[in-house]
Amino acid sequence: MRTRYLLSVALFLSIALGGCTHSKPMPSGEWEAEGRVELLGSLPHQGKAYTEGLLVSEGILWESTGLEGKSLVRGLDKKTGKVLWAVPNPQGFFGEGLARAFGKTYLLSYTEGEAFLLDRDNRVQPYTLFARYEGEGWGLTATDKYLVNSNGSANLYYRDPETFDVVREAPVEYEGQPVPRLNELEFDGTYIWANQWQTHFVYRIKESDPSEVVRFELPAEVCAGGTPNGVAWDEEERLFYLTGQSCAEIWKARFR
Ligand SMILES: [Ca+2]
Repeated sequence: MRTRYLLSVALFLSIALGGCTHSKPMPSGEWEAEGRVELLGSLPHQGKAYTEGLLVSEGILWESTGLEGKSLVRGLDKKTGKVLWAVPNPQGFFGEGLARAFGKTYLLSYTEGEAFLLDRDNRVQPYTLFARYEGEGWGLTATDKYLVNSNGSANLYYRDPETFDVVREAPVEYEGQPVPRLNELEFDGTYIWANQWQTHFVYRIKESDPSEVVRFELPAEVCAGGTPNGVAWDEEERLFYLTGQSCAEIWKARFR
């Protein structure tokens, strides 16, 4: 990586100094493998919730939380962190990844092998069974065409949004090694972002070329004493929200 870094510095200097040196462009397929995280401030994470899914939709934060008997989906004010509403699940399943796409709100369960649809207006049965699947449910997001989930492995699973059938698997490697425990996911239109559970690493995976992976290490103050596990892209504000399991804050950040 040092060579790439020096190449970048040389390129930057040649541009910054307006020089007419014949600097070599980065070879195609090359990219900086380590990114930088810029923190922009934080808001309180009410109840230090056990975050399993985090996204921005309709101008607010949507968060799914885990643990048996305690799992729910709630809406949070993006500026204050205040809980605007919460929908517990009477079935008692362990809630996992959350996605809002294709006109639906999808929620995974951890070991039940069942995906649910949330209807907030249905006060009798807000969560209805949508599909059954093999293995565990961890993170969930959606591209323009597919749902994408993680299950604790180093693979991403692309699924049909109508049937939840797997249509494609994308193994994720970083510097030649599989990245296990991929967890909370986010799609920003170009990249899939993935927390690696029990680490402070977030991986940026190019959706059109999953071999292009950049790693970001969250600063230690993000989720100090907890487990980072929440990445939400705010298209309107062009920034990310980061939190996690038992974290006291929700951080606003940009990845560089
Ligand atoms: Ca997310």
